[in-house]
Amino acid sequence: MELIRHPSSPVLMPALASDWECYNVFNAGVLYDRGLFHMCYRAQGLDWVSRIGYAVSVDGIHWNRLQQPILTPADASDSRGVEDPRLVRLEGRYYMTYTAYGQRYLGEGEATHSGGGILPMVARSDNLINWEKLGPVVVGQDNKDHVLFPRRIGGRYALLQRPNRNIWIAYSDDLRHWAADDMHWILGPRSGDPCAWDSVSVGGNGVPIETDHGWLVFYHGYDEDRIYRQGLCLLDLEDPTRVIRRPHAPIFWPKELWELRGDVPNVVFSCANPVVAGTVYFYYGGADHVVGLATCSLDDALDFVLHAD
Ligand code: BMA
Repeated sequence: MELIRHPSSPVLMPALASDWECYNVFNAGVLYDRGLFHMCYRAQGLDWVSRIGYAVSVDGIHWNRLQQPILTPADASDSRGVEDPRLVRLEGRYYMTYTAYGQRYLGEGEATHSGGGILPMVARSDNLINWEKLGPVVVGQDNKDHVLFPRRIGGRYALLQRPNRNIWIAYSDDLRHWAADDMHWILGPRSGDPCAWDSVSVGGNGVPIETDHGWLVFYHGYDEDRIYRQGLCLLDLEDPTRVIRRPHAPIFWPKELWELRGDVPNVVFSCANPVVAGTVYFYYGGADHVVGLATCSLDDALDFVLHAD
């Protein structure tokens, strides 16, 4: 199976007359709610600091955006940018997981952190425009690509994250405290043909999709050549540490000029896979420069994950 690029893709491009989004718009979180697609996307402009912009759409293809960013750096913990938003509606409120890129974490106890200035963060909103930053999730080495499940599992909130280039799950009772001693490894890089495409690093994408067969998870990986490709796996509904299926082959990889060349070459990087009327809308950053859209039917994705080698 291969995802199909939408003929109108890329669906969001840099705004050339804007100081904060004239260079790159990419890695968008997208949520479908009550007839509208809502997009929060990463943008870079004249100062190269990432901010998060907002756009809304009726069809998921044509977007109207706000003139000002909705999330901007606020202190030393995110002074180099707020990046890679992922959106979920959870118990009636909206949550964004995003990466803070800064100097060091200035939270409780003034602790410095070991993530090279990278902090996985959670924010909350009631309208998708005004966001309250709740704080970081479990801090670890080079930890990002964190995404919340859309419901509690076993009574607790659950989140995929990627310390040290492997996908782990963490749990919390309140979305603020994530116990480091209650993190569980799910999957890591593989080696050898035909799996070598994710041989160096793997990380989660958009919100896991709940199906009768398990959690359908789109994830990304890259190899020694740092070519980003996309894959699928299926996790057990009540014990998501149990990988039910993980086909060998990728389902999407860079092909178009604007995926092969841009700010960072050979990148298709996704933070969103909302399902609308049986179609998966797979939004992705092309070469860290534009927002692309590819689709597949949920049935085809399930058929692939359940039956492919
Ligand atoms: C990852 C993230 C993404 C980016 C990707 C490719 O580490 O920082 O924002 O799209 O690298 O450059």
